[in-house]
Amino acid sequence: MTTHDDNQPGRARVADSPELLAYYDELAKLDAGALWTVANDIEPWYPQPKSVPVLWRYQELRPLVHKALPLVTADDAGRRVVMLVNPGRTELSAAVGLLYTGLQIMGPGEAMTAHRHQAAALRFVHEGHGAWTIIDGQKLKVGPGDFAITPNGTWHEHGNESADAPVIWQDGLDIPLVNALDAGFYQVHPELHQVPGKVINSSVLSYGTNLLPYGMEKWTRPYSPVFGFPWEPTYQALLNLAKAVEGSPYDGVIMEYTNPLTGGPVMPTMGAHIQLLRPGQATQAHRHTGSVVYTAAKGRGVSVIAGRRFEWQQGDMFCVPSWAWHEHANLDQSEDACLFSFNDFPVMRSLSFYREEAHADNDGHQPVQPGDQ
Ligand code: GTQ
Repeated sequence: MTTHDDNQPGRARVADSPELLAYYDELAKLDAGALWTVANDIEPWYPQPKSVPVLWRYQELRPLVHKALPLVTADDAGRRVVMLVNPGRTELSAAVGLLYTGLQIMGPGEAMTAHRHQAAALRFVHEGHGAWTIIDGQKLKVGPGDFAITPNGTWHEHGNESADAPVIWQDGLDIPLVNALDAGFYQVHPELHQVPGKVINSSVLSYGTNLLPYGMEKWTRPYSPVFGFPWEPTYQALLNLAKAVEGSPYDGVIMEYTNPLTGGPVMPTMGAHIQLLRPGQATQAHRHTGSVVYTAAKGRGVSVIAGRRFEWQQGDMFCVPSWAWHEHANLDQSEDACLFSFNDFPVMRSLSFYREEAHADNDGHQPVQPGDQ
């Protein structure tokens, strides 16, 4: 008997009988049920995500994202976004677990109206110059590789001030989580637009260099006072760290985008990382509770997720469901590769649900399913 055998004391193992089936019907009429008919499903031995590993290739999606530009106006769509939908999570519009992601396109000169909602959002810019977002009155300008947050409850509106090219950025939101907890609220801005403060990127200028500004009003909100994390200093930080440390056996040289006042994640429900794989580096497999959406920020590589092999290059996105084994490798022998990712770890940690495990066999690598990509 294996430890995960349901045919043992402590697990439900009641065989159906005509009497029992009649009894279940009687219970159902009263909106009740017998726990032992579902117990093993609702209390699995270990997480059983409905989400499956998926790779979304940027070069395949990009033409379809562009196609949306003339098809719908930003005004009518609210946000012009192509969502990434996990085949196991279609009813929740989730990319993995309780995380949503999508590619938003904004044409030259376009501007959206302002709204706010219970869901928190984050952005990672794929392409285009001239994107801006106003978050609670603070205007931020973002370009390729930049990461920005829109904490829950903050008014926000976006646009693209470029004269000639669209911007495509990736949105990450905790919408499925908020809905799973029946906590969703939404408001359109009464004036449709905010009046931005005069200083662009003021949070980056004030808090963005690991020095605490003196004489500012004490920041007491539950999210980072830095709303934008530009690519260049982020990449430089990775290169610097790579000089100082070997890094993680599972993730290479990895850093978390943090709230500088707490050292914790940028927002209460979603965290984000940037990681660097050295040329030719292959990491070992581990698994943890919590779901992750990855975006290849630089280079090309391969990730094995739950035994399936996914080759990626810059712009591609993929997901790791909770408790799935995963490992990454940089396929280039001379260039580094970088992965941006966001996750629901803050939720897992604050509920004491976070667990992590290293792969013990095969020198730390998973068996790969034959015939996969
Ligand atoms: O930018 O506010 O992709 O509310 C989905 C929902 C983006 C946003 C999305 C949203 C937004």
